[in-house]
Amino acid sequence: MRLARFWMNQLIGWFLMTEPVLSSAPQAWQFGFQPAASPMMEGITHMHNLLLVVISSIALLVGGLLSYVMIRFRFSRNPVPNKMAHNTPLEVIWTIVPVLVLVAIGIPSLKLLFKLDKVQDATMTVKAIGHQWYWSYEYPENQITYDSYMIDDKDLKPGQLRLLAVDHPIVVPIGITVRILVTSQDVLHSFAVPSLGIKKDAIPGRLNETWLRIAKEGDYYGQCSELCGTKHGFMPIHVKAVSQQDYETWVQSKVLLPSSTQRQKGIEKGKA
Ligand SMILES: [Cu+2]
Repeated sequence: MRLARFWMNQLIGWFLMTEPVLSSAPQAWQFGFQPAASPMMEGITHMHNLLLVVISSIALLVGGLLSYVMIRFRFSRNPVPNKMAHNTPLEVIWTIVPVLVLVAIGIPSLKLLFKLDKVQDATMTVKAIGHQWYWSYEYPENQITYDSYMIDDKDLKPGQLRLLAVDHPIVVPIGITVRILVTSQDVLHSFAVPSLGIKKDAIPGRLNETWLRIAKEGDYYGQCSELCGTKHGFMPIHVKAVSQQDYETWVQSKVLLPSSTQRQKGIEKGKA
């Protein structure tokens, strides 16, 4: 019964081109993307929908033509095959039409790639640093720095999502472009939040850049998406979007928890 209801919701979702349950975390048996929560993800979703229409039309056309040929020219109906080998107008058409299709896909695709790549007038910066196996975040403008660990199953409170909830999420204000700098302190990690359209490799010694702008307050979940060791699956990302006022309160009240980077520096200083 539960499964039937689930599939019913999925079907309705497909027809309406929306997800049946609005959430920024993955759903059981989910098909398709999480609802877009940033301009980047909106662009990716539109591109996906465009490609789906194009690819479905091509598959239907080619499938239809093949079926027609197989039925119309089968041996019993057409025992003596035509020997024709070339048809110039037809060959010109089947060369030009695919080129036009590729151009029609290529132009919006390149536009989207450039849009995703460029951080436009970011108001603030958050630095995400991958570690085995947790993230630490820095707000350079406010000198805030802290570590973010996954909450263990046994410590989960009602409403917290298993394998996705963390003790200290990234907090960002809504409606503001935030530059995200991504790097790592040990091995390769990847900072990925599906509903925000973000997936950036965290590479030791390198600073990668991406951005986000969230319109609605809410919780947006992601995970490390680069195999980084035994606890790769246990270093989730939680982005909490709040109002500007709540953000300022958070900044004021933020206890300055030293990140492991600072702890390490402290230890080294102590040694020297
Ligand atoms: Cu990782």
